Amino acid sequence: MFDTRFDKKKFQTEIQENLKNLFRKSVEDASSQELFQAVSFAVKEVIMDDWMKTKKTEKKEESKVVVYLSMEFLVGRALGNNLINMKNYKMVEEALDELGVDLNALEDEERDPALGNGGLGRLAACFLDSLATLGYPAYGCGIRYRYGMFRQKIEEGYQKEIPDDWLMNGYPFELRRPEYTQEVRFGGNIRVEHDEFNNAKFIQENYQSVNAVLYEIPIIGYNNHMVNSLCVWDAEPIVNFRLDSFDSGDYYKAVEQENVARNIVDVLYPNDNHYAGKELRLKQQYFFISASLQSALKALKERGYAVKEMDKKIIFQMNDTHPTVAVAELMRLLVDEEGLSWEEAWGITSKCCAYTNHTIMSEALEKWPIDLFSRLLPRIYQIIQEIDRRFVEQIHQRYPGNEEKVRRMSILCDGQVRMAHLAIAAAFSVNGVARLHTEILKHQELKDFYEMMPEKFNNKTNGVTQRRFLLHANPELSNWITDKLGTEDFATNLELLENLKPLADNDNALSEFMGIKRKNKERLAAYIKKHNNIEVDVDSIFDVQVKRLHEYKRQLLNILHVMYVYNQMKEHPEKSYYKRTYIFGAKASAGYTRAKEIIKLINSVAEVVNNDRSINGKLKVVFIEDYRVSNAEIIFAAADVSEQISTASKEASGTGNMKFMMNGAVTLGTMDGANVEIVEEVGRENAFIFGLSSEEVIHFEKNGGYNPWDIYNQDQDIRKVLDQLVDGTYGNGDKELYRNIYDSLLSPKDGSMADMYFILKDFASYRDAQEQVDAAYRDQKRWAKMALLNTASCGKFSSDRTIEEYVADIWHSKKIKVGEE
Ligand code: NTF
Repeated sequence: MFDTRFDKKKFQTEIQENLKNLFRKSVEDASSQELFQAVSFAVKEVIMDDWMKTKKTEKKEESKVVVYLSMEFLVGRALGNNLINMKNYKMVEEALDELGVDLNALEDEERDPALGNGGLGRLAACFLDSLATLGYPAYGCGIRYRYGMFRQKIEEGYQKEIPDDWLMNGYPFELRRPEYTQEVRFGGNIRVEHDEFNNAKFIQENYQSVNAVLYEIPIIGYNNHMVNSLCVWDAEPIVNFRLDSFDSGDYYKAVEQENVARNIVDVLYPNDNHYAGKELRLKQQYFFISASLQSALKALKERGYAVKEMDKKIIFQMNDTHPTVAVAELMRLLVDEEGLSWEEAWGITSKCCAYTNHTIMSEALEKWPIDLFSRLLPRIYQIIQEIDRRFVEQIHQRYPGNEEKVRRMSILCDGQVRMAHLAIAAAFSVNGVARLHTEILKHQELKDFYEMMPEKFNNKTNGVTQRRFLLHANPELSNWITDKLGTEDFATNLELLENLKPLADNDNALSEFMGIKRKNKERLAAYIKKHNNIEVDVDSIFDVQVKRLHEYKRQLLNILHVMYVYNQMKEHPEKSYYKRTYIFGAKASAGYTRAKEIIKLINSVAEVVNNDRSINGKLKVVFIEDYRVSNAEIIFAAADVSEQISTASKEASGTGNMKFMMNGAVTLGTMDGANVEIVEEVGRENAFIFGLSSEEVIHFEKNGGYNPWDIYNQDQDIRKVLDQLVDGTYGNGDKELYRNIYDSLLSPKDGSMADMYFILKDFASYRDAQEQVDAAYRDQKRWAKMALLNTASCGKFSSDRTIEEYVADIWHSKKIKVGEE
């Protein structure tokens, strides 16, 4: 079962050697952090051999490589996951045990590399795991942010952001590769020169430049010796800071350069589904794109290929619009640096670039002001002008005289560069991330583009990796599945879980399944006790909503419903409610006021409800601080109910929904994003579906909304909950604390649509669905069946399936086998 090349004795010696060389310590006197470092370096040592072999095989096989361009890779902790994928978790656990060290405790020493916000970044990480596991040569390209996603503290119910200095102790798995350093240029002006044949040459002058320095992080395939690379770029000044400078002017210039360079990669913007339009963000985008493309082009040539063969050897998948400046940068490299004609370069670019859309939220659309854009990237801007000119010409040809079309579709418009339009004009493939989302793109948001270029559009429903979210997050359940199926093959073939379906009629299996859920609930309860000092009842229903805080995700609907239930318990003590623990986890973007108010409201409700002894602990509300990949793993495994309650049409896919399902939680959700497909797989009877459909939502939106006062006036229970927002019940007497939330639901002061996210409109049907949850859980056997069938039906939602679809329809790359030689 163990990988034979992983020798236990040798491994133990290696750890001791590392402790000695790194810290001048032995196992007995080393701290947990030092042990974590020593163990990680010992694991890396084993990875290195496979990594070298992978690169060799990749070259030998002349592979086409997938380059996944993304501003975010939310990889999560590496140590445990690497050991799982190397199939050495148990062996290392034993080896450490013999040394008197607990592997679990060491895993907790690792800081989450939080190089992403939420779904988009975590999807990129799942994709890398699947690519390596399936044997496809691939590179993730991104930024080595010095500070990742902020750490969240809750003080007096309010979110506080703490800088995430994740590199504080060093990151043992990364590898610095200074030999791949690339220069990236910003600003200045473009001088045009003509050669003897009157060909124009474009020369950038008076620019500022920065060195992009590569760090590689190994991405380990499951049980196949494949190791791909996540390439993240750090920024360094080109003029090295020189203390021997005689000229004090130079001295200050050098210091200045140093700062200009460093601050490019200082911090990840903490916005999810929201575009802030900051110049530094555009700098970050061009910085990592230019470095990645230059380096890809060099690698291509080094491998002996002609630039014109590029589309046979490389595919650039652009993760949302954030990396779409790649289109213009590739044109620049091919035309200005490689001397290709525009047509040749366009032919290559449009065959190499593919684009994934992850949202229809209009506030997430990137539109850069032309003055900012052209000042920072003068040559890139010229190229975009030419792309736009030609694209507009095409639109004219197709729709003569239709200026309205041109206005709607052009890349440059109203003083802005529309990045999504640039991506669609250039890419040969445009995909959405769940069936419903892709349909909305085709028929609503990107209707004009779909009409003109239908062949580009396709769907790739998201998936998640079962290696992290089942094998690592839920070892109890994984072992049970292995036992029941008589194989571990579901680790790479999730569809096998289907064979668990007959167990839904086996009482023994059902009680074992729920026994495992109970153990996982105990594990989460211990986490909550330790971090929140709240006692939760493991016999209560664990009803969980964890995801970024966003109005469209409707955490507000959830907490308003909790307020309603609490009122009912007080007003009707005779009514029976099944014990419930409502668990929240969510970070709000630092500048998103409304989202922060909702966090405060959740914590205020928790404060009141958890301390009211009259309800006998039947209702608890827990807000888990600093929701991130590492505690997510504990949370998914312990959930009974998975809250996926976004306003229909707004959540492109969701991926948390899949992680819950895999771990046997039942979805309580709207017909939105991938929920639609989850319900299709598991059956409507094994989920709780409520609320407006996406068609209904879109219809209301087109007609200016609805009147929430009708609901306020007709439903006294809802009215009471709303009134409590402004009567001080949850504000410690402060009636103004939640006034903005109240106004947003009933009469927004900024003239926007009242109840934009249809919270009150969906309230009654959400309440009904919650009552059905209560009833279903009382019948323990029925619930066990539903839960088990969710796990058994999650096969489709492995990112392995998603990646195979990308390969078949878009990338057309080939698997390699990393040899034993
Ligand atoms: C997110 N988009 C969507 O909001 C999620 O529904 C989806 O599951 C993930 O992408 C992954 O596809 C974004 O984060 C962004 F940036 F596009 F707004």
